[in-house]
Amino acid sequence: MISSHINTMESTIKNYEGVDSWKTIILLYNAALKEIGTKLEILNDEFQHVHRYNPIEHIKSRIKTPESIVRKLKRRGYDSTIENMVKYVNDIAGIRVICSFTSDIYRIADMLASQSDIRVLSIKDYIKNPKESGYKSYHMIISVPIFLSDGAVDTKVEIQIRTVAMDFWASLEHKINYKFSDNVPEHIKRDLRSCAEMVSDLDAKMMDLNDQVSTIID
Ligand code: 0O2
Repeated sequence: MISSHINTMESTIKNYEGVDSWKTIILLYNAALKEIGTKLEILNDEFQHVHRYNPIEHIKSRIKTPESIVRKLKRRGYDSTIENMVKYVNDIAGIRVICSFTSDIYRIADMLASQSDIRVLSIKDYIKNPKESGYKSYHMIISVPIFLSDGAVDTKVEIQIRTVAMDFWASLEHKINYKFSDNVPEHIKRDLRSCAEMVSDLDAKMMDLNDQVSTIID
């Protein structure tokens, strides 16, 4: 009989002893990305249908590489075990949602958070509280039940929601950090912070312009 109980990933790994547990968790994380991706597409379609407007520009998803998972565990002082990976690395399944306007970010986040099968585990609002570097984005760690043959497993996904401009900035900053192996010269850091301010100004002006136009059309 199929259990109606929702299992944790930790207990699922134990149940699957003998089967390749790495493959089992990757299957779960992939399934969770599909679930969240579909939910986002449905919300976007509904918005188009009702308001003739798409809040989502595009969606990117990825499974973190084994090297990056091991690096994160090491950095935090944990052994590289499957149990630690599932427990301490929250962004193995990651989905990035790129929106046109800042207001869309909060709209999408609220609509997802209010769905009955989604549990919000944590929120980091780097838009209201940008990082020292200038990084802005809205991060949610959520869990969603994945239904397998003998029951459901609560599976974690990190959702990053940001505007096109914030994404442009974050991609360049990520590339710069990589090029300088995280030892970025002070003058480049300064330029990045100044670009981050321009991004915020641009986002605010574009949203204002859009609001003005919407009032005229509606
Ligand atoms: P990668 O290579 O992108 O996967 P937590 O997940 O909450 O346990 P963490 O990882 O410190 O702890 O959370 P946080 O701050 O929400 O960051 C998660 C991810 O956000 C990072 O993943 C980056 O993708 C992105 N991010 C966070 N800060 C910055 C930043 O200053 N600049 C850029 N460009 N991206 C950032 P990873 O694992 O660090 O890297």
